[in-house]
Amino acid sequence: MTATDTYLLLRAFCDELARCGVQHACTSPGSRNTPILLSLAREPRIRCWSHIDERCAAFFALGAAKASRRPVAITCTSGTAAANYTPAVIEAWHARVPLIVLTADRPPELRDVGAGQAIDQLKLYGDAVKWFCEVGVDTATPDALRWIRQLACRAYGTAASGRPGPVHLNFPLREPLVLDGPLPEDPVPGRARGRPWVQPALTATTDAPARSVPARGVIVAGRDERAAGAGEAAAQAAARLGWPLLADPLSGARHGATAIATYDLLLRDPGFAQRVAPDCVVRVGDLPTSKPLRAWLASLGDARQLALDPEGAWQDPAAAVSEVDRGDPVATLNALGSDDGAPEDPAWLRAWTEADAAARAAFEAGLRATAALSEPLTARLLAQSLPPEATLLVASSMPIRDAELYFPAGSAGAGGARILANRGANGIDGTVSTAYGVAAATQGQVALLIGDVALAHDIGGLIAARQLGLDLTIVVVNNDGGGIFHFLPVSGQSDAFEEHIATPHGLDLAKAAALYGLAHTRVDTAAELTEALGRPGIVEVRTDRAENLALHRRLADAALEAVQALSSTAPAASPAA
Ligand SMILES: Cc1ncc(C[n+]2csc(CCOP(=O)(O)OP(=O)(O)O)c2C)c(N)n1
Ligand SMILES: [Mg+2]
Repeated sequence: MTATDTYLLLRAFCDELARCGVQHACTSPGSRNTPILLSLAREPRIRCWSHIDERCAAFFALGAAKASRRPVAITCTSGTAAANYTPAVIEAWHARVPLIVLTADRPPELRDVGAGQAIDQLKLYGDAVKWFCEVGVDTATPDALRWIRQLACRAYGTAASGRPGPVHLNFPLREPLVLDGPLPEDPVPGRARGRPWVQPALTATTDAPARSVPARGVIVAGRDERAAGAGEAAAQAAARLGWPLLADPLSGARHGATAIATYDLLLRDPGFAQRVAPDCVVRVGDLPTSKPLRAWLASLGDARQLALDPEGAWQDPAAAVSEVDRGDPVATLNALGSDDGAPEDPAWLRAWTEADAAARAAFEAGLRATAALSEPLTARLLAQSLPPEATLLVASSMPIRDAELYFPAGSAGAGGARILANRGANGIDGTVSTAYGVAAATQGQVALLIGDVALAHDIGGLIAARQLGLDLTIVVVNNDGGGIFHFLPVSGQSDAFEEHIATPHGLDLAKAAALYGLAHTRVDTAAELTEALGRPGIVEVRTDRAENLALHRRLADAALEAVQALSSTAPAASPAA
């Protein structure tokens, strides 16, 4: 095996990745992965983004894959470099994001014999990848070249099809690792007209049979980053059927006349939750974060619950789903109620929309009662101010909860920014890098809503602004610690709460911004925030954790009171109940 063999094989491999549709790759420096890195960087159809930190690189790739809805390749050297990909690979597995992980390794004779930077990389990511392959790169015979072209297509197809996710290819590479002359022509050029060696079979669409559905139904829509159109189809089906639409902002479906943006709050009221028990639930996308919604779905007994689940994701921790449909969700949603016309029970929808209107009015009044820029108001203003072509990444912890509760209907999907989040494993890690990856692979403005602890966790990700020249508006809600923990029983453990759970750090974010060459703006009012949103850099909103807890409680109490005051929330008894 010579360097020429290695490079011939890897050039063919990268050629096939590009033919399949890979547009972005992330590289991290090292010696052992030089042949993979150079082959990717020399492939003109693939844009390579250079990263010092492999953990950031993998999260960046995750963001780029989410934004572009295509597999993204990543390559790093051997040893702990490859281990640093682990958190993002796990997130990609759970969130079903296609990644093609290309790790370099020592050849077999240098493993477990004291050679440097050699760890056991076989199946390094365990069950968090869809496929592991130990790639024996040897002599570049015509047979081997055909095989490696097929291998690239297989990696792409496996990552992108069915239940999408990461694949791991481990490449043992022998020295010499660089070429000392020009690379000859490929004796096995790819197929004619730029076709891949093997056309990857991606999702098959199916015709959906017409389904009759009852009048008292709801649609529950959650995170759905790939099935473009499912959110819109959910909103249209809800409007056609006169069903309330309980859509979290990640679904792209939270709009239209029947969208109930305050479901998290309404379903906290046991009386309301019981009155609006439906005869049928249609679920699309992941299960929303809201605990009251999850508890309500789990409490519905024998009500028909149909999950539209083309990727086999089994989003049903309470085992409440009674039917699973693996077909194209858009086709199924369009076919709902199409055989016997849309069912009608105006009182059913009115029970929901009146309660929603009352809750929203109470929220609005409560949010405007304080002059300071609160956490809920920051989330709401962000949703209202970003242009429709923008993309917003929302971090885990309170930002994602505030988005679910306070983003108004109409702010996601048609007419609103696209909303993304790392909700596969709910980590706070890698969020800055993910957002820069989104910025790399999308048109239009990209913004990030993030807490201070999550920002501190991935502070190194800010290097992308300077090194890769990418623009991102980072809205940091800085409450100096993990504000979410104030909502949990652990907040009462005063001996250890602040130091070990809330973890205040006192970081001066203006200095962090300066280190990475970013603009920093501290904003205190709604007008200042909306003004600052138009520019890249860090926009810091200072809040207080204890006050935030009190505000959330005040808003929820006022809204629940308004809902309970409604006398007309009870719909007519269901004939099917
Ligand atoms: C990698 C990882 N480590 C720890 C956690 C547990 N965790 C959840 S929320 C949180 C605090 C986040 O604080 P911040 O980003 O400031 O948001 P806030 O709660 O203040 O809104 C932590 C540590 C996690 N989800 N992921
Ligand atoms: Mg915080």
